[in-house]
Amino acid sequence: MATIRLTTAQAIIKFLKNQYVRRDGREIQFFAGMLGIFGHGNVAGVGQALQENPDFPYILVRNEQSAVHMACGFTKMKNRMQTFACTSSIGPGATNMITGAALATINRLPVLLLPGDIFARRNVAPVLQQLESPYTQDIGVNDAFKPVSRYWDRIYRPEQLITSLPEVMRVLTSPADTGAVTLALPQDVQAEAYDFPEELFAQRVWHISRWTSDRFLFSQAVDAIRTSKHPMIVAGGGVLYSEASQALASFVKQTGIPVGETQAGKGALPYDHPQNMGAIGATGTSAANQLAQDADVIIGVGTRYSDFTTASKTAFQNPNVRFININVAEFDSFKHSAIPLTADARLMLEELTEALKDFKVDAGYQARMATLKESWEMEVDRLFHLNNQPLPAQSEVIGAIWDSAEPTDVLVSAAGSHPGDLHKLWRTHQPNTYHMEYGYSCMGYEIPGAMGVKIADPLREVYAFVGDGTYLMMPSDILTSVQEGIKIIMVVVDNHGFASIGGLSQSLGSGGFGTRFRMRDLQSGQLEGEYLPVDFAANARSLGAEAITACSMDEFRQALQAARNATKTTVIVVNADREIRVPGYDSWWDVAVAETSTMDSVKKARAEYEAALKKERYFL
Ligand SMILES: Cc1ncc(C[n+]2csc(CCOP(=O)(O)OP(=O)(O)O)c2C)c(N)n1
Ligand SMILES: [Mg+2]
Repeated sequence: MATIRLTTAQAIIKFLKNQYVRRDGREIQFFAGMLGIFGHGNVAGVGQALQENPDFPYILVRNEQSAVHMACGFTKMKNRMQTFACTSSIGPGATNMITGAALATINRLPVLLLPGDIFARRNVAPVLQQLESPYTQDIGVNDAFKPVSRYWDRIYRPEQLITSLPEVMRVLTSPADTGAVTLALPQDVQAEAYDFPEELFAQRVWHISRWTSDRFLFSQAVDAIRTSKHPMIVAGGGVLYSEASQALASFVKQTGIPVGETQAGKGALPYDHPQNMGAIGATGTSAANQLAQDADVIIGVGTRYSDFTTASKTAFQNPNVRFININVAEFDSFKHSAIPLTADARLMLEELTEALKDFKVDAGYQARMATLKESWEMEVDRLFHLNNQPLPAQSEVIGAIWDSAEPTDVLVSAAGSHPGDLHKLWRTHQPNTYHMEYGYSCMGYEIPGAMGVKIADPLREVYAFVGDGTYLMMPSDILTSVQEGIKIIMVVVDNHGFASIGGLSQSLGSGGFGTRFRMRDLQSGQLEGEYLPVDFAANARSLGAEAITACSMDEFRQALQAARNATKTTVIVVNADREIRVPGYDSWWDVAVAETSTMDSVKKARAEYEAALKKERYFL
């Protein structure tokens, strides 16, 4: 057997460089490179191997969490056909990636994490940053990656790579099982050499399968749709990952079935498609939510039915409602006691189109859809042009961004009041242009996530919609965007704190306690003083970005144009009225209210809460 002598770290890089994926006859190199930060736990191992492999790009970021977010933004934009690996030192560098790992796993996004680990040899323990355990030597902080990883291994001996790396690839490239994959790399093992079989480094192509469903279940699903009166589709992220938009458009054109889109599925159909009712669920449109209430068959395509999608199990009120779930993951296809079509979305939609040639929803249902859609579009126009004074409403800010964007440009966001507003209002022309991280809804995703999208497609403008709360949590990778020439347009909406959680707190009787960015008032002891003096533009400039403060909607529109013309990351800061919100439409979200309190406002909220709870359903 021919062998090649490499360190563990060198072997990993050589292996990663040679992995490819294939789908629909297209072959792509799976890893675009490595993101991360060096410390003593990886500098002489993975760091040295990267230096020796300049054809495997390495990007130095400012926070390990950002590295994982960037990889997630990138792979989502690539429909999971390509990703990055992330390297960190041991201890805090490693644990900084745990939030990113959870985000990747929840959103079903493939990322490879290579946290450094403590000496396998152990004689020098405890090393700097080591968590010691009095009851075992076989535990460390990297064990905390286990619940947030789809595959986890620790490499104590170089030759373990020979059996571990193929497992890493199996999981990363599995449409059903993918998520964060963690290989913990003890720092001494990273530098240790071994005679690896050369075959390990041969080019490998991982075929990404499209598989069809069980025939009996398929015929049951066809019958259920054929005998339904008011069927409705819930289009999730799986539609995009499967590249099934065309198949979905053909299916709904033929059958007349309306579609509601989840956060991950938004853009599955163009917004002006007659059957696209827009966002569904707690952050849904009046059109989608009213249809969902009465629908007798829900066809979930590539959705995990989060509580936002089901409006905490209140969205579907027809007593006889049944579910058909098309999903590559059995785990999801069985949800809500559905007829499970455990299969690829595109294949299934094509097969259903063929099998339901003679089916169309009745004229009354089609007319209802048309009326609901028309009034929803009027509502969006109203919210885009509120002309609120003196400060604009956030919906006007969204309208102006939408006006400035080309149909192919990408909007990225994650947490705050804007995910709900954008889910309802953003008018998506095509797939992969609305990029909301709403599985983990993680503040701090927006900037590195947008950078990952831009790396995936440098020809498009990428907008990161960022709240002032998010900005203050993780602005540091603006500098990385400057370092790498990854231009994004950031819109920072300054509303002096958490409009989202503040509004939620108000609606639950707590008046926005602890959600405003104000000085502590010495009299009351509360955060009720002057607004905190944050100069976001100066802060962004200090990190190398262009920055514009817009004081009116006219200035904001001009700033958007300037940002589009700019060659480097541009941050636009705009103040918006925290209290002028986009309303909810025929929907609800379960956030438990205190059962007992001395506050009348909380008692009142609790009574309303108990009434609302009654609409929650089991689907058995
Ligand atoms: C990392 C993280 N911490 C906390 C939260 C809970 N959370 C959700 S939205 C939000 C406030 C966001 O504030 P900002 O970015 O200013 O947006 P706004 O609510 O004002 O629109 C918080 C704290 C979260 N989603 N992520
Ligand atoms: Mg805010």
